[in-house]
Amino acid sequence: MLTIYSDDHHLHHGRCELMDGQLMPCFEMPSRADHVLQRVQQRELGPVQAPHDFGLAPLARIHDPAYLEFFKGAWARWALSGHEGDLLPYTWPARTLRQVMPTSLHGQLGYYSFDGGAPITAGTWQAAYSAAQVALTAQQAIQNGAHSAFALCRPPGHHAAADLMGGYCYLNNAAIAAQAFLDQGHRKVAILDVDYHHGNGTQSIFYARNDVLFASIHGDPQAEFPFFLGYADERGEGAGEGFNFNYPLPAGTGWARWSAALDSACAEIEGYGADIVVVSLGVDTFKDDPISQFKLDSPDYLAMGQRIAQLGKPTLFVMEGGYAVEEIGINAVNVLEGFEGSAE
Ligand code: Q9C
Ligand code: ZN
Repeated sequence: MLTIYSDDHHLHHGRCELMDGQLMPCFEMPSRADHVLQRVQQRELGPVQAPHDFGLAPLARIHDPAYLEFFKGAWARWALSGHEGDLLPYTWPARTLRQVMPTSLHGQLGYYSFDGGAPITAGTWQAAYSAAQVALTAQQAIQNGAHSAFALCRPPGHHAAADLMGGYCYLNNAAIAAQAFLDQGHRKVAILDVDYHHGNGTQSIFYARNDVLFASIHGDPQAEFPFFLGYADERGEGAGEGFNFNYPLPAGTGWARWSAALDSACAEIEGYGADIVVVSLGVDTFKDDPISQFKLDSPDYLAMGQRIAQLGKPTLFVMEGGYAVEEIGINAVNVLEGFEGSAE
């Protein structure tokens, strides 16, 4: 399987996040992608190639142009005012407040974010931009006939909505790739999100559409981030009604229960008749993940890849979360090897 990877992800290295009332080093760190790349090479999964540059246009098919403009320029505004630490939001336009666009940097940052988990550093825009190009380059390989490809994206993307960053995410790499498939002639794309957290950004982007089916298996938002989306009764709206599927699962969920949800999601994808499957591949479902509560073990990821391969569709894997840094490579590449061992 072809892997697309860019070293640019090193340009994004947030310092701190708030966790249990304390400032902790960011869990979403550069060594994550380094470990995955190392494992891809060690297992000889296939060639590793750098991304092409498709420019801003395919990003603007998903994201609000004003959001892209803000994100691109935010660090320069912050640095101009003499700051060196990470740029982090602290006020959001919640229920009783107005959805207005202030002129100040912090006002605009609050408008364009939903949590304090997405720090902007000097290199964040370039890293996120390159991650989107990584997804688009892997997408192009499938468009040109490959049965599968792996976009080793960092930072991740599935929490990012059309005009919101949060949850370590800035640009929705999987959504950008899914839209590129549609723009290049495909009619139906299914996004299967196996990250531990609900893919709220991806769901919101496609919620009213029937050309992208979204299915997500995740920690129950009653108890887990992102808390405010990902419930089972969210089925889509308007033309998109019946094309959104959430499988919230309780803390402690292991392979038996998780794989039953995967079977259900796969049945929906089959019934839909997708041309293409995009997998938002988070491996923070691992038993030793430091911020998650599921109990999948490393061999389970082989079985996950095998089950996804049974769909028999061209499949784009897009890296999302996974914070047990020592095992992230093993677990992510196990999914890809399980897929390859079973693909026709
Ligand atoms: N610092 C992804 O897996 N957790 N994002 C906040 C307090 C946010 C996870 C906990 C988790 C975001 C791509
Ligand atoms: Zn996650």
